[in-house]
Amino acid sequence: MSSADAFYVTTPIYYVNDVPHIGHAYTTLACDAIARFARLDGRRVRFLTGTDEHGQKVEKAAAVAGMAPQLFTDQVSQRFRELAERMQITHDDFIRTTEARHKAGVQALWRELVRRDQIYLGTYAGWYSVRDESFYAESELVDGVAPTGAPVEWVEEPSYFFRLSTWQEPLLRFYDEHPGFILPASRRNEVIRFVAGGLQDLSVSRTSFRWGIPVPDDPEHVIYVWLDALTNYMTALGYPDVDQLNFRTFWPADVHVVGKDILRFHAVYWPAFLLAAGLAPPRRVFAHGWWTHEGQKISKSLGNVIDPVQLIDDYGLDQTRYFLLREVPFGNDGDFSRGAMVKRMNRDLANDYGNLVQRVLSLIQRNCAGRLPSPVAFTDEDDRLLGAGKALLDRVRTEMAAQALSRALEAIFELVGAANRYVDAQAPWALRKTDPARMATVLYVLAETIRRLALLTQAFLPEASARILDQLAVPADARTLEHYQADAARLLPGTPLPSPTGVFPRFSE
Ligand code: ME8
Repeated sequence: MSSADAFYVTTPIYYVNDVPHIGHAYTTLACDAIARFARLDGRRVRFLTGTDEHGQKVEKAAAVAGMAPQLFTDQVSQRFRELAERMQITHDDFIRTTEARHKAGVQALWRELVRRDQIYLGTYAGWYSVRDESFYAESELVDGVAPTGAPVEWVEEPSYFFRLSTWQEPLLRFYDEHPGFILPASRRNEVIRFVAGGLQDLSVSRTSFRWGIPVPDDPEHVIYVWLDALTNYMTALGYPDVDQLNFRTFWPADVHVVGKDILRFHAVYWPAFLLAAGLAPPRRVFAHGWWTHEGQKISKSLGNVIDPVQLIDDYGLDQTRYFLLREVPFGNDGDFSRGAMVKRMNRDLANDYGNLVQRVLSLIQRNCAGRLPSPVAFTDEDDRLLGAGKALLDRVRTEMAAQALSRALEAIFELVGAANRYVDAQAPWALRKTDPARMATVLYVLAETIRRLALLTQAFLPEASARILDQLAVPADARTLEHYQADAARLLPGTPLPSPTGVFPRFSE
């Protein structure tokens, strides 16, 4: 059992058949926001990402590139690592399935499944899609191709099978007993329908190519790439050494975040493998939606692939994070366009959040000799804004506990809106001559509200939030959520502030 304050979040491990694009960046950024929030909230976090390097798809891509698979995967995996760095991802580990620690763990899981009589030798005769790395039943094909649109080929070869069919009832029971296992709920229903429709034993080894982890004691077979890949979530914690501190602390994972395309592997096969091996399934699989580009599927052949590095270069890292995480409810599909991104950045970041911070900090600079003002008595309006600020934390916690990233941001930006309305209504600039004590109070209330906003936005807008907190002279050790509501952590009147500088640029529409 993992410890109570531990929190383990994972991205899928990405295929190294091709370089990373916006879809991969999206999942990783979402997990990064989830991990950052959990850390801010005092959890002991482990955040894993990595690359999936075996299988026919990668072997073919290496052949097309005219390279040996290992050399090819070394190069492409490096691109994913570099992207994570460029996005300032706070992962604790980056796993590659060609690493010795992983191979040993996968073989150990295989042996455990054999020991428990969960694997037997037979012959596979059926359809396979290399693009999806997936077996399909005849009945699943649509006009001769996979339901995903991927081409399929007929495969007939000796193969080991996993007794998936015997796990139908236990899986249905498991979904029933763990209603939060699959999110969003609509996806949960899809999975349950699929499992309730009946499960066939799953082919878990291949003999027609070599690029994979050999089956223990039968090296003619390589282990099916999905059994290999899924196990990364445990091998990165030291599996099969289940007594290892990391494994004991962080397994079962709190959430595997995946795209909806690979939900079945994570929500059906993975818990079945784990239950069959006597191990605890993850607590949750969250399946997010799919991005299109101006209404079209993103694909190399259409030439409309969005390079995340280009977006970051053009608009900034925080801006890219914000747009992707705010624009669509996490779980829904989204359509990307630069126009929508610019609009969203200008409206929410430059006009609303940025302007609030800029107005308040420059008023303090000009009218309070650059020091945090001393409040006098609070009015009802002041208490309302401060109270809304205080209450926001619980709401954001609740949304984040369900990985509702856009709803968390929506709640945060409601407070930005309320603070802007309060500035307009109180007009502190007009109070300088008439009622300086009231002006000081209003500016203090605003500064305190901005402090709380910036504490929360750290998970989503790390760079900008750090700059805002710097400009409010919030000490580095007072930036966790423990300091959110505590009276002792409130801004200290009289503290000198640096001169304010703008945080969010405006882009031409
Ligand atoms: O499936 N919109 O790797 P993969 C949103 N190796 N997300 C997208 C996307 C898009 N248009 N395109 C890709 C694999 N993604 C396996 C995973 S895990 C044990 C093994 C994201 O390189 C999304 O998270 O094909 C999707 O699930 C993942 O990239 C697929 O990455």
